[in-house]
Amino acid sequence: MNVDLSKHVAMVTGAGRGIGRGIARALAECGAHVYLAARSQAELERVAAEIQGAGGSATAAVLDVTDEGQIVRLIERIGKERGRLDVLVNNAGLGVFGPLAEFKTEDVDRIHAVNVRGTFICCREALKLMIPAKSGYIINMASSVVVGGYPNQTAYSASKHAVMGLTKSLAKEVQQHDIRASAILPGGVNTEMVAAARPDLAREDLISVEEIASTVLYLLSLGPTSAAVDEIYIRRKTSSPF
Ligand code: NJP
Repeated sequence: MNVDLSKHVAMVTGAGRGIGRGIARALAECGAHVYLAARSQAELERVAAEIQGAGGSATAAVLDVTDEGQIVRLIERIGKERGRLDVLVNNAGLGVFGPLAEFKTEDVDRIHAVNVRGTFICCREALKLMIPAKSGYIINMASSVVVGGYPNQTAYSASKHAVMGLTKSLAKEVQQHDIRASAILPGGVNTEMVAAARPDLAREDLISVEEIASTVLYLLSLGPTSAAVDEIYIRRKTSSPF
């Protein structure tokens, strides 16, 4: 999809691999400067090199979204270096899977810290650049677990419902500032995470990261139009419709 994002600045969390890497590459291909944020520096640098090798522009920025200070400092840095933040994709996510009866409390807390608290703080800090600019788009990665119930995913599912709730409220709060917030709800995507979550799924049946990246570009393409999309539920073609 061709969306002109030249002069745009984007930040993608969890951009070192999987879905985040695909989204970051797609944004850069459309002309955005992309801040790639995750904990593994080597992975971020590899993605930055891929983007730069393809003629795009990216900055590898080590970030643990469970560390509030790191989020504050990175978004301040983006403000100083670029003066704007047009797109925030809260994609960093942690999945720990297993039956609730045996699930450790510390794993509930770890999931919540990344998926919910991390997303919340990234949104809040991004708004410090977006509200004065009266522009911006926040896209939060939820999950198909918001649509249906899946065994062994209670803590993960609870966290993604929280991401949905956060996104719905946020979208209403920021509409007055011409800022949009949407959620993407993917089914099984071909990444490392899905191997742990759904070992029953055949790799060839999974959604590709490029297909998720296209949904991000689609949302961004609506900016100048009169339409807005709140959420995109994208499922595996072989799964049950509706
Ligand atoms: O996950 P994976 P996916 N601070 O494990 C980063 C959702 N989703 O691409 O920090 C900062 O390959 C981690 O980097 P690192 C899912 O819930 C997926 O599949 O270096 N970053 C890595 O870059 C998640 O929200 C499926 O370890 C942190 C990235 O996050 C998003 O899609 C289905 C971090 C995870 O890469 C991406 O998932 C669905 C931290 N504390 C929803 N902790 C699916 N794959 O099927 C982790 O419904 N990261």
